[in-house]
Amino acid sequence: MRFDVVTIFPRFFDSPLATGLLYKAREVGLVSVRCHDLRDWAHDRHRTVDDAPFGGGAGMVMRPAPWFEALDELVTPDDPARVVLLAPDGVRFDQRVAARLAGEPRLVLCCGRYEGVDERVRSRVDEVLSLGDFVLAGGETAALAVIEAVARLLPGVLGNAASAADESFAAPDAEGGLGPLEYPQYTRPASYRGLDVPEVLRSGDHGAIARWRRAQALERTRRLRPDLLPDAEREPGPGGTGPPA
Ligand code: JF5
Repeated sequence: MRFDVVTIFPRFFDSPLATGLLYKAREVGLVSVRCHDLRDWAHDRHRTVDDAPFGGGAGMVMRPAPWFEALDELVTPDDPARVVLLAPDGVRFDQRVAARLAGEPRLVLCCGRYEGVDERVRSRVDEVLSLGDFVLAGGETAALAVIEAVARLLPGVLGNAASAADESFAAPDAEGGLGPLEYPQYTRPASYRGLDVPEVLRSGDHGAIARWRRAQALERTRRLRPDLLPDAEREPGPGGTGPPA
């Protein structure tokens, strides 16, 4: 799968792309990431990409022309791509979106900066994605999260083919999926500073271990992320479930 990133900070991506899973995936040719400097599509010798907002107000807005011209050059009928803008007002990026994007052959990720991007740029992108309800200094951190979350879903990228399927971000289900909040994991030593590994995990009883893990995953999801559970599995809350009075 190919990623192109358009940013005013292309070097931002150097270290993460040269490290760990993304390094390996690129090395074996499963993933390619090209980072482009938006300023390459600026028109003046200062390589300006922003300007004051029409209507006044604080801060600067990214001008439309560099974005349109960058996308004209990067996305062509011969080399199409899904174009994504990262911005705080986008659709929430989650594991479902990651799985959907992993089915695309090519993504162009546009990293906004400053107080925003000229609204007309949105007409040129296929979707706007947000990591969540917080504001970053720029879309770069969000683009990197998207690249990593999507890349690790590609066949062959994880050493263990089972690992990605194992953790679909849904509640514990009938198909045996344990949900995102995994059961507690332990490794040696069996006792550390008076904290002991649960006996069942050392019992060798694989049926009992599977049941314990499932119960733990469900309990943790109930306690920490009840929003992920189907209504039927949710704890009846105060005044939450009864018929209307
Ligand atoms: C940005 C205009 C982009 O703050 C973000 C962001 C938060 N979640 N996902 C992305 O992006 C920076 C700010 C203003 C465009």
